Amino acid sequence: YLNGESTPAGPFVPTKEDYQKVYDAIAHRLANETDYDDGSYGPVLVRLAWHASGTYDKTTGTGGSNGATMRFAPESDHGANAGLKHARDFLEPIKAQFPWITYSDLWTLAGAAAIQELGGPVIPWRPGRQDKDVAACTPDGRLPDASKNQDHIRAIFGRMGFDDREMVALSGAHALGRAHTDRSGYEGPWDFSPTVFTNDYFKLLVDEKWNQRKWNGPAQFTDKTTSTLMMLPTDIALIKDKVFRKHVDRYAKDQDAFFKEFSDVYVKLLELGVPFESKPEDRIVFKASE
Ligand code: HIF
Repeated sequence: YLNGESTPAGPFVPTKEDYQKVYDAIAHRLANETDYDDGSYGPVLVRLAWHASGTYDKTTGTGGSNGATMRFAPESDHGANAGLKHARDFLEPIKAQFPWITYSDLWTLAGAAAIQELGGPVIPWRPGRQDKDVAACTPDGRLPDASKNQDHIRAIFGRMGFDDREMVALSGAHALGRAHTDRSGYEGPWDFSPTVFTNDYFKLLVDEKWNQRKWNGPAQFTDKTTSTLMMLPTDIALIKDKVFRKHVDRYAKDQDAFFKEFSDVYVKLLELGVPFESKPEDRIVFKASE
């Protein structure tokens, strides 16, 4: 029963408490495995959940987190997914401990857990995703290209069904983590606390002067004050575009508004294309660790 096996009484049906146990196991592993990157697997878990979900196409209803098809090549080999094996491997012991959870539920739950554990807002989450086989892999090119401008951002996130405000709110997740030359080719963190979820991404976009970095790598920006931070061309597009800029300014000034609006849009991201039988009010509000 504990391992999710069927019993004489019928198949194992996990409860909210069972999902909280999965959350707790992820939180525990996050706290223990600090010998990675800036000291946390949290950011790469957030990126895994997003890349699993962000393949969604509202017109065809294909892609999205339902399926966890990034387990398979060709999707695992798509350039945009470079480095996400670290996140998938991190979650294997959790999958072994709770074999009843699907990979697609596990990856999205882990994204929500990482945001909460790194000090971000509560991300209400619900189960219901089924894993699919290799035939359901999405074609390459559905995830964004960081070298592009605001038209590309609107095309990619518009295809998923997001509006301008939601695109900017989502972007605040770049408060977490960093770029790696051996993954995307870019290099550096967006802010000074890449393992803490804050609105610093927006503050820095507004307050810093961002210059093109002089190096042999792809075109990226660096802060005038310390030359240690990084913005991608798509990040800078948010302050070049007037409509995007309005929301950047608002989130830079108001962390509560950012947390609230980010939570709503991240919940929506993780649920794109999932044929839930449950209702939105059935979402689980996980208790973060102390
Ligand atoms: Fe990212 N993103 N992202 N991203 N992203 C990178 C890393 C992270 C884009 C490009 C990159 C979102 C949108 C976009 C995270 C989370 C989210 C990297 C560096 C690139 C190039 C990868 C590497 O080298 O390791 C583009 C072009 C986006 C559309 C504009 C989302 C909103 C911000 C949707 C989102 O949630 C996270 C977290 C990371 C850090 C990963 C790490 O390993 O530290």
